[in-house]
Amino acid sequence: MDTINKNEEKRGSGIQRAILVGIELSESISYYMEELAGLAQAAGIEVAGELIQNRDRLDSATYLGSGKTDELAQLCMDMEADLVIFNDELSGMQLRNLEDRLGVKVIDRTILILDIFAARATSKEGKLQVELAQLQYRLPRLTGFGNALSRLGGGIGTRGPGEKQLETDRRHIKRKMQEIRRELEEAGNNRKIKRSQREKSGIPMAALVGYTNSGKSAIMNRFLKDSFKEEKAVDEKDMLFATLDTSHRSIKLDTNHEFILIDTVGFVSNLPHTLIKAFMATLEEVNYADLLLHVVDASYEDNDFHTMVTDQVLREIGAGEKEKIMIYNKMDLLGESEKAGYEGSDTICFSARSGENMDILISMIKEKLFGGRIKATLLIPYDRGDIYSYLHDRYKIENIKYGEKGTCLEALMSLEDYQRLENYRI
Ligand SMILES: Nc1nc2c(ncn2[C@@H]2O[C@H](COP(=O)(O)OP(=O)(O)OP(=O)(O)O)[C@@H](O)[C@H]2O)c(=O)[nH]1
Ligand SMILES: [Mg+2]
Repeated sequence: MDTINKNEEKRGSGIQRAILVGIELSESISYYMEELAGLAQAAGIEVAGELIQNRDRLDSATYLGSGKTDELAQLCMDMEADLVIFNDELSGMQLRNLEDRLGVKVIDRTILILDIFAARATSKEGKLQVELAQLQYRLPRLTGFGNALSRLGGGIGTRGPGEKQLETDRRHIKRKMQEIRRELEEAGNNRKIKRSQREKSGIPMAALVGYTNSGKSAIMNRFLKDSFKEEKAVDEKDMLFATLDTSHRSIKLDTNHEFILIDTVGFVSNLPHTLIKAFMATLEEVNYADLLLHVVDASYEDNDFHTMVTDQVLREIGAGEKEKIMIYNKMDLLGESEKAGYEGSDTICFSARSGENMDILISMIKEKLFGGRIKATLLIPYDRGDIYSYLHDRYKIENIKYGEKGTCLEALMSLEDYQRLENYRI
């Protein structure tokens, strides 16, 4: 009880101090622990210590072995920690048992990520998606959470649906989830309308995807800067999950080539499944893109791992087979000798900061997005409304003029249509 009171006092100062805990099963866990520390930092938590246990199986009641749990309790006291963060997802029972044994609040990687998302979401849809993911996580853990919340106050892991919500029964939560799903569906319909408008415009789309903090938003801003649209810049920050909502910007490469660039939410290892599911609708946008720009932070030594995680999430959302350009970003931070090894087809060494190789990136995008498209100027006789509406449905029609012999127009079209309409070309 003493520990709890002491920690309640400290909580008054605002900043939570956490011990990070991981279990090393077969593969090395150091990377995940480093990332967990980054996530904690992103949530405004101070990391006070770390505890790793080597075991070949997990304890179903407390996750850690009994001796290690005692060691953790001591470490919490020594380090004056008021929070313990586990690298893996815990069950409701494990959370409850651990809190009883440790006397401090216990959360896992999933709650931490959900909490960061809850604090960062700005759009109505983003907030709903996070809330849905939180409820999904909490539903099978109601008892564990009820206990935790009645004893310990606010702080990490308690933002979002709110305490009251959690005290209500399962049915109430399920009803709430249904409500959110309905609202999300509506938002999804709006997005569909916008998407079909964009598709109809015939303007191709490219989506920036990749690990969080790799520089997706910075690349978006580089394109905006180069096309004198700096006022449309998106947020770019040195923190995990800076971007949560997708943004679309139209980028004009030159008079004949315009495309829509989409900035998306970043990925992280062990992205909670509830979150992937909740964000599926937003990430669906990626599926409608004609091209993926997979951004990798080349200055990060273990970037192969980031690439692997990103590829895995892309496969999960059904975009694994999409046409792709690999952008190895932040090359300004690398020495000449370190740049070797990034060559390959559809691969580019890049720097959003210096703009290095921007011209090559543009020509790669042009080739991929417009390679099969060609600009035609047509004269459609007035009695061929069918051709006009065919074109109107598929392409963005420009420079329409109504002359004596018919409608004169311009459109960027497929080679097939270009050839088929040979008789109408002028
Ligand atoms: N040195 C250097 N820094 C870069 C470069 N590109 C991006 N950064 C920095 O890296 C950090 C992350 O960049 P963002 O563009 O916000 O990353 P992101 O991929 O959008 O991240 P999330 O939105 O969290 O997924 C920022 O501090 C950028 O200024 C680059 O080419 N060179
Ligand atoms: Mg971003």
